[in-house]
Amino acid sequence: MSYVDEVIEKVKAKNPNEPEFIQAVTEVLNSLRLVVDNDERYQKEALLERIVEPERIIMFRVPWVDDNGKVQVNRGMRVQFNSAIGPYKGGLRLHPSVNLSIIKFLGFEQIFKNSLTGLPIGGGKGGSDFDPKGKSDREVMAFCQSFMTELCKYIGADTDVPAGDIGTGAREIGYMYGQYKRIRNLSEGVLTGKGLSYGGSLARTEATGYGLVYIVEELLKSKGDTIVGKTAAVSGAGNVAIYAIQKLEQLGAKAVTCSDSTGWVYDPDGIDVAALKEIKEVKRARLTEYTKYRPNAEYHEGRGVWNIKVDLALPCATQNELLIDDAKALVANGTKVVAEGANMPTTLEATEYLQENGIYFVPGKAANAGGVATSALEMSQNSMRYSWTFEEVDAKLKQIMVSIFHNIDDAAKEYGVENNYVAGANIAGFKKVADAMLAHGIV
Ligand code: NDP
Ligand code: 2IT
Repeated sequence: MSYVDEVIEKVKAKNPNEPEFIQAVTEVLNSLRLVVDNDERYQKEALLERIVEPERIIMFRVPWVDDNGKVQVNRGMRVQFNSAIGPYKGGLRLHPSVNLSIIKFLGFEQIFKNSLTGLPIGGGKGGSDFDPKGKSDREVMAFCQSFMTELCKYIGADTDVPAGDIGTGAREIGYMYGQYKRIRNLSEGVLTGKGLSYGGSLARTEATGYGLVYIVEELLKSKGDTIVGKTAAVSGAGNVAIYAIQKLEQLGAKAVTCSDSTGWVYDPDGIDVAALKEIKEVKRARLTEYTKYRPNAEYHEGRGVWNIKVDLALPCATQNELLIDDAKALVANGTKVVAEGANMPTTLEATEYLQENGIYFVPGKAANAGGVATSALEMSQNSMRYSWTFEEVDAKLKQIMVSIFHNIDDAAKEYGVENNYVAGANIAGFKKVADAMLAHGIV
């Protein structure tokens, strides 16, 4: 049995109840065969066995009192996965589906994503099964304060720097930052995605969605094509989706769909970003409201955005939302590019089908790295006690996305798998982390 197969089997045996984690590990390790099979140091130093084992997992009780005076208890966690190249860095997910498998898959992906940004950040992820939906501001504050009361013992600007993810936006980061500062008596860049009045970076809100579109633009350019005039199907209606849709419009392309967990919208004239922001960022309402703003658009219950004929498909909601039948529909409709704004939105089976049928597929760890890259720029600004203008941050973000594209493209070519950006991203992301781990000895 090859070294890679041996480690995949060990991960399955050791983590039988963690399907998402096993999925993420399988995808990454499979494409590392090209690298580890030709270099015996990796096996000798048990590099793969070490990289699939989190350095530390913290799991804790989060009690809080709801508006009816009832005590609620959630489970909080932080997976400090790998600090070989810098402090743990990654978001906090607040969603009822959160469990250890999901946070471990996200933390594992984050290691390679953060490496690809070229900036000195390790991989981590955390969250809770708390559901912010339908909660009052006071309830959200009570949860965030209780969550941070425990988490603050384990994080810090040079240790571990959490940020937003599903369910965690500016409001939640604000409450968590306030509690951290109060308990630790430190004004430091311990969280990113902060408000602009207390250390946040301009363009962090937009960064993931903008970065996604920048990398697609660069990919098309490298193929002698252009993003101008392209149509796109986008899923999700949160932070990533909204700013991807906005950047598409700014660059002369057009998103015609978006979705949330109840339904999806088809707007042939192009999704109205102002309406979407009003519904999701201001009212925190459902997409059913969209047709009030745009009577010509269609709203449908359930899922369906991948059946629309478009040039680009950008899944920006959650894991495993683009399945094999969706991949078949995209291929049948002549879609050119699938780029993942979300983390692992495409199943392994669907990914393979897309790649085998000539669709350019850009995995999340490259395509959505603009968010965490800009978080690292926020950390730099906090350390310098300085802030860059929107244009400065946006220019750096764009340059990072362009260089990520060429980095993964070059890695794929070097290993003889041209256009396989899954392999390119995994190899390029892995090599830097592995080099650092080898240099550090057996730790
Ligand atoms: P938000 O909470 O802002 O938005 C999430 C969107 O996806 C909402 O429209 C939500 O619908 C939908 N969604 C979430 N879970 C489900 C589900 N189980 N089924 C169907 N729809 C769902 O999160 P973000 O936009 O920040 O994150 C979206 C994705 O992008 C995630 O995979 C995240 O890990 C990834 N990502 C985020 C980054 C960031 O900077 N924010 C950076 C890199 C990646 P509803 O409101 O109905 O729940
Ligand atoms: O998945 C991700 O990269 C994020 N949610 C952003 C992490 C960060 O630290 O900005």
